[in-house]
Amino acid sequence: MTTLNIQTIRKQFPILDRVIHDYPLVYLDNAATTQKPYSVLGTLDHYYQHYNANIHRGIHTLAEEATAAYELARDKTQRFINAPKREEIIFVRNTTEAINLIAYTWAEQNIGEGDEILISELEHHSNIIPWQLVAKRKNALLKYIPITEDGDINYEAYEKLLSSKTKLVAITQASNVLGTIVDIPKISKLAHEKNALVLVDAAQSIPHRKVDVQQLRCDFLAFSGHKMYGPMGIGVLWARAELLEAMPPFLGGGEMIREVSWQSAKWNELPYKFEAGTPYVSGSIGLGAAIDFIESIGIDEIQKYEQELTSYALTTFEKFPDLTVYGPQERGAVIAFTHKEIHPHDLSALLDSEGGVATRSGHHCAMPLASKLGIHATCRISFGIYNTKDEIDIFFEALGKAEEAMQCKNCTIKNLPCCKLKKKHEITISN
Ligand code: C6P
Repeated sequence: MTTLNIQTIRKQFPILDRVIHDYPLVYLDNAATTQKPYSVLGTLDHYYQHYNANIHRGIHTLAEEATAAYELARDKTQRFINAPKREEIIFVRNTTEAINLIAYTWAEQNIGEGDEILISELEHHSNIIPWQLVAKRKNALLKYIPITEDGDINYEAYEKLLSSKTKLVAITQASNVLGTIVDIPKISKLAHEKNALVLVDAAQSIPHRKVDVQQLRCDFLAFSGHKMYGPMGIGVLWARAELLEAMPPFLGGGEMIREVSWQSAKWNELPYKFEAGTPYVSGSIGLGAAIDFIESIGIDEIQKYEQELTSYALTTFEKFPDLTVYGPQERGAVIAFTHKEIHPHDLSALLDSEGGVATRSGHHCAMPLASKLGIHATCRISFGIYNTKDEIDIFFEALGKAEEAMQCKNCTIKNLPCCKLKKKHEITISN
C-alpha cells in the first residue's frame, strides 16, 4: 500500500474538480495526455506575466531571465534522465518530432541501400512512419520484431533478426496499447554487438518509471512533456553528443548557426544546432516545473502506486466475463480491452455519460498492432498519479450500467436510448 497522500496530490490538479454529465470527472486517459498541476500552470502564467522575452538574443533583464530559466529547464531534464551532458538535451515539440529529427538527419547519413531498420510490432505510428519513409528514400528494409501471444517482445526472434545489416533498432519502452514494458538494456546490448544503434521511444515510460539513458544504454531517446504533467507542445530528444556532433542539422534558421555568408553557413554548437528559430520557451520552463512535480513525489513512488492501481483494475476485470483484456499481466499503467457486444467507441461514450469517465477508444495510433491482435479498436484506460481505486470502481460501475442497458428488457439495444441510460445514445453492436 502506498504511503503517498493521493488526496493532497489530487488537490494540485484544478481540472479534477470538473463535473461531467453531473458526475465528478474520472480521468483515465492519461496515456493520451496527463492533466497539469498548479505548479506547472503557475509557471507558465508567471513566465508570461513577468519575464516573457526571446532567449539567447536580447541584452536586457527580461531576456536574461528567460534565457536562464530555459537553460535551467535543460539542466533539470539532463538530471532527470541522467544524461551525461547538458548539451545532449534538445528541446523539440514532442516524441514524434524527436523521432523524425533522427530520421531526417542521422538516418539520412547512416542508412543506405540494403541496410535494415528494426522496429517492433508494438510501435506507435510515430515510430513506424518515419522509418517507412527512410526505408523508401534509401532503399533500405524495415523489419519488425514480433511479439509473443502475451504481447511481450519475442527476444529470441529479435536476436535472430539482428545482423551486420541492422543499422538501427527503434523501439518503444512501454506500449501505449498493451502496456508491455520492453527490456531496453537487453535490446541495446544485443544491438550494439552488431554495431547497430538504439532509439528508445519513451513517450509512455517517462511519467511512470525511472528513465536513465545510461542504464538503458541507448543512443537516442524521445519523449513528450504533455504525457508527464507538462505543457503540450514541448518534447525532448536526447542523443549521445558525438552522434549529435556528426549529424547534419534538421531545420535551418536563426539560432542554429554560428556564421552565415551569402552561400554557406557554419553550425552553432550543441544543443543550439538543433534548436532553430524561437523555441517554445515557456513550454521548456513548464517542463522543468513538471519534472520538479514528479521529483517532489518520487518517480519510484509513482511507479509503485500506479502498479497498485493497475493490479487492482486487472483483478476487477476478471469479474466481467464479456470483457477481453489485451497484453501481459506484468505491464505499465495501461489497460486496453474490448467488450463482446459493445463497440469500443460506444463504450467510451457510455462511460463518459454514465459515470463521467474519460477513456480512449480506437486503434491508439498503432494500426499494425491492432491488425496483429485481430481487432479494429479497443477501449483503453490509463492511470496517472492522481487516480484512485475509488475511480476504478466508478469506471466498473459505469461499465456495469452499459452492460445492463444492453440487456434491458424494456428497450432493444439497437433502438437506444435505453430507459436505464441518462443520455441518448445510438449504439452499434460490435461483432
Ligand atoms: N500516444 C496515445 O493516446 P506525441 O503525439 O508526439 O506526443 O506522442 C506520440 C507517441 C509516441 N509513442 C508512443 C508510444 C505514444 O503512445 C505516443 C502518443 C497517445 O496513446 C496519443 S496517440
